[in-house]
Amino acid sequence: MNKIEFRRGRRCLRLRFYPEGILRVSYHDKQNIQTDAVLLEPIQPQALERKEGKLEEEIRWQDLRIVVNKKELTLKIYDSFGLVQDDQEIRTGAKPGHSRMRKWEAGVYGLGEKYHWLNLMHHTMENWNTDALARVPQHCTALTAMHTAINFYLGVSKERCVGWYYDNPTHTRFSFDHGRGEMAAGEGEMRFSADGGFLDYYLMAKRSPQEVLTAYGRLTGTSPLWPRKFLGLQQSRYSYRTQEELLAVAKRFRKEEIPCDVLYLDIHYMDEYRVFSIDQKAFPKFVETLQEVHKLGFTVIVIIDPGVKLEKDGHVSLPGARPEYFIQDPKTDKPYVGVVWPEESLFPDFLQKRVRDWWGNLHKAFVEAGIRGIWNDMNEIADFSTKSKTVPTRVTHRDDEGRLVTQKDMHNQYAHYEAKATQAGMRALLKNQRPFVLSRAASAGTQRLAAVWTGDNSSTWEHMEMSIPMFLNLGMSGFSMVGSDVGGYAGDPSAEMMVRWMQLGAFTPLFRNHASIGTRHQEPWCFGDEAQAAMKKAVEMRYRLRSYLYSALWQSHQEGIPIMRPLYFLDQTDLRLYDVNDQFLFGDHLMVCPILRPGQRQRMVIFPKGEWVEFTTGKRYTESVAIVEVAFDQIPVFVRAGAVIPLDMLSQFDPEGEIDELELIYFEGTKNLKTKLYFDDGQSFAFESGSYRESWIHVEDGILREEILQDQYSAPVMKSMKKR
Ligand code: NBV
Repeated sequence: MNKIEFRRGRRCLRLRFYPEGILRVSYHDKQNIQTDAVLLEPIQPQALERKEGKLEEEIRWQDLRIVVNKKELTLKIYDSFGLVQDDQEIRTGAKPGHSRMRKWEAGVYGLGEKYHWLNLMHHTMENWNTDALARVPQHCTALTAMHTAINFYLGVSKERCVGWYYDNPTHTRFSFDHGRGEMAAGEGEMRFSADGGFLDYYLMAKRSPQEVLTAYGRLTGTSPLWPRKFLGLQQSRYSYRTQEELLAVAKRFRKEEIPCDVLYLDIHYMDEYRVFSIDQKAFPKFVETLQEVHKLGFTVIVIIDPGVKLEKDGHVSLPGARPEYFIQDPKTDKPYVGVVWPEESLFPDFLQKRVRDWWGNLHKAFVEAGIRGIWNDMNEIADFSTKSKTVPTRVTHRDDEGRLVTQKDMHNQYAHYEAKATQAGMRALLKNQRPFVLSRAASAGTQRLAAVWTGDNSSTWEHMEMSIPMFLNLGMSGFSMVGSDVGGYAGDPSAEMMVRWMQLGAFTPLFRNHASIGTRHQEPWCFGDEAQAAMKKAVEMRYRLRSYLYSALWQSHQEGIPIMRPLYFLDQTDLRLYDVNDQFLFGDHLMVCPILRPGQRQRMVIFPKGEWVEFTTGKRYTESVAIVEVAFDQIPVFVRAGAVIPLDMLSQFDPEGEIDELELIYFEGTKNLKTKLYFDDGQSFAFESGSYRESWIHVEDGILREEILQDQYSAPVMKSMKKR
């Protein structure tokens, strides 16, 4: 018995029990429309108690008490602190929905990429993957749907945290104390509704957000351990148009001694935007150029869009392509023809495994040229030919059993299956090397396949500011490797904005400077000497923190905890921290407080409890709020007193597995805080079979102590420990 079932007329409620104390609630007895999110299988629950009443049945499992109203099939769910969920309405049928009272929550977070403040309360949001800039002139709060569809959120209060994941691939909506029409949620109410599929959700009731994210990570997967190199500065532009330009950018970084690891090739490297082709005029010596760029210590990422050019004669030029490999238009009984960069285009049907295998293998020539990173853009799917700017819902996919699945059910998962194809293909081709995949669109579970960035932002202070809560909510949705176009994609940043954005970018997991065609160049040397020196300083700080960052990535990979975290992670009882949008935690011990306005040389800092030390000045803070002075070339970063922070030796690019020395800084404090250290070769899968070194370090009575958890990789020499 691994499920409990209740029926009332045509309605069916199934309760199932999963590892990590996860409860699944489904209002159907069918096979769900395929989503690829959930990895776990239900278990046989231990020590389950059932008490039958006339109207209600009470079920006790672990800390949960579930009271089922047998007439309405609604639930009241309690944990050890009391009522967690009080169902108001359950809707099954064509438009499933759910509403529950959420009075205990002081904050609501998650739901993927949303142009919104950190706390999602008093807001209505949609999940329907959208090429945002195709819909509005600039990202803004009116745009409730963006590039990702992640139906997962958490409610947080002083004593508990609960996560809900709604496993539904269709267009979904959530409102918290807000909304109109069917989404009108009264005070203390949350509403969920979907355009199709079933009401089927997973509930994780825990104490802390850390525990909920770990459970959600087990349920849907965690971030890959990305190659260390990709944690360096990434420089991009739409586009570096010729091999000469690409090489010149690489050389200039080295000349200016600004560390950088990754360069991008945007769509102009292709021959008339044909995917997997090279423009021979612009890149006649593609492979040789890449070799030169690699010799300078860079790796190159190429963009791959899903739109495959339909040639004038009605064929596509990709080897092995067959008409049935593409999504189909029931109007014509032929592949659906949309319009993207290559003009008329077909879109691969990534739901089919044979298509994913075929597509994955098309990356072969890139891998042979030394490429390890792929950038998947336009995968909402963006389509210039329709008013909705995406392919129509009528088009069809086919699953591996041959069943037709309409775009209505697949739309939100298209990018996910594309990332699956790219990951698997690159992984097979690279053999023992780890690939890097960056995707614009995503759904629940994509965090185990790709990093994401927040699409086409603009060079405005507002967009820089809003990127922080966006990253934090992505992190609260399982996505740790996140970033936005540093300097802004559309528009032209001032020197000051560029400096401030690079300072912030240095503390975001994905650190990529990217800009649109037709905008001013945003490479760090394009803004004058003073700005360049300030940017170099910020990048160098990032590079010195690389091992710290890589260790935080390891924690994401292992435990599902994001690298960037909201402040309340440190103290759930401090309600002030629930709405802090302009500060964040970076790994276990750093708190970053960027400057987000022009001309600002001071800012307010809110401190979670305990003593904090400013990283560079060593100034100590015990107050709960302070105003700090900030120079043009500085970003305030505070360290928890008692922590040891490892610093890498400065290098122009990542030495990958060859980290010889580390410098340690001990920020003295009464509490001996532990710091995680993780090392491996930074690039292969050897860590999966145990070839890594993991430890905790801390200082006790002035002496550095190390607790080794795994010792299968050579440790860097820990150079003298400085005190601050
Ligand atoms: O490939 C060109 C751009 C790319 O630079 C950007 O980062 C993507 O978000 N791409 C969108 C298509 C252009 C849309 C205007």
